[in-house]
This record gives sequence, C-alpha cells and structure tokens, in this order.
Amino acid sequence: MAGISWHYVLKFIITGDAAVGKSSLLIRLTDQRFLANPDPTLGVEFGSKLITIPEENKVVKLQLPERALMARDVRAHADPHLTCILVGNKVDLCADDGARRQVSTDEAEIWAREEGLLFVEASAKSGQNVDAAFEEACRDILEKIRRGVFDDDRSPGVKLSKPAGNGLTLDPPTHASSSCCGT
Ligand SMILES: Nc1nc2c(ncn2[C@@H]2O[C@H](COP(=O)(O)OP(=O)(O)O)[C@@H](O)[C@H]2O)c(=O)[nH]1
Ligand SMILES: [Mg+2]
Repeated sequence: MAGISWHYVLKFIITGDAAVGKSSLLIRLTDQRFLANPDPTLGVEFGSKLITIPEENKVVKLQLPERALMARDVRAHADPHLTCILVGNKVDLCADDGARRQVSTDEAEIWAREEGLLFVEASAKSGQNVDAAFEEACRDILEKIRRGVFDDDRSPGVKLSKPAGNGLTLDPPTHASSSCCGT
C-alpha cells in the first residue's frame, strides 16, 4: 500500500438524543481524549481519522460530521444499504454500579438485530470499544463494496472512480460511502 493515503473515504453521521455522548465519542475517536464537562453548546463540528482494516488490506479515511439528525430520518433518506451501528455508550458507568444500566445488553442486541443494526457497547470515557465500533462498521461497508452491493448509478453516497478493470482498485481520494452511528 506504499504511497497510498487512503483507499476510501467513509462518511459517518453520529445521531442520538442530547447528552448520550455523541461529541464525546467523536473526540475520543479522533483525538483520544475525554472531556468530563464539555460545553454542550459548543458543537464539535467535524472530525476525521485514518484507520486500517487489515482483513481488507485497505486504509479508510473516516469523516464524521456530528449532526442533530434523527437516526430514523437518516435511514429513511439514505441508501437502503446504509450501514448502521447502534452504540450503547457510557458502559463504564455500568462497571461502577450495575444498577445504573438503562438498557440490558440482551434487549439492545435483540432490538439491533430486528432493526438490522450492528451493535456494540462502548465508553467514550474509557475508550472501550470506540475505535472497534467504527472499525466494525467500516468492515461491514468494505464487505458490501466487495460484494458489489453499492452500485455506482444507484447509490448516491458511494463515489467510485472508474479505473481500468477492477473497480475496487481505487486511487485516493475519490470515494465515499455512508454510515450512521446511533447512540
Ligand atoms: N461516564 C461517562 N460519561 C460520558 C461518556 N460519554 C459522554 N459522557 C458525558 O455525558 C455528557 C454528555 O456528553 P456529550 O458528548 O456532550 O453528549 P452529546 O450531547 O450527545 O454530544 C458529558 O458530561 C460527558 O462527559 C461515557 O462514555 N461515560
Ligand atoms: Mg454534542
């Protein structure tokens, strides 16, 4: 992969209710930090990060605008093959005191399966599973690309270059796919 900055740009939207930890997940992912008392009015506008998916031998650039969008609305308007991952954040609080858990892992897992979402419990505070959540979503997207699920003509969120021959041998930085990440 010498000389290649990234193979794909994947765009993620982080949605969820106020104070679930959207900004904190974004800061943890892109800046490896946790702010105990972030200013809720200070929007974290944008983040980006390069990650490697070794199984696919690909480097992906994640782009993450944080948007006050309802996950439901995103899914209604996006490509039907959109990859969504449900992130149960603040799992560190459950380790301190199990009684603080709001949703059981079983309940979340069942709901995610019914809705066709990937699922992970994470903590922006400890960093647990934050990178892993995005890596899992990226793996899912790359697998869909490899299987030809995204069609250049039909999928507005996917921009493939038109290289000679193999459509997956791509020159950066020309590609975009979409994802959303609900907390
Ligand atoms: N214990 C704990 N607190 C968190 C975690 N993520 C966010 N918070 C706190 O939850 C509050 C809301 O977080 P914020 O990122 O502003 O939520 P947003 O409104 O969804 O962007 C802040 O006080 C954060 O410090 C986490 O993983 N664990
Ligand atoms: Mg926020």
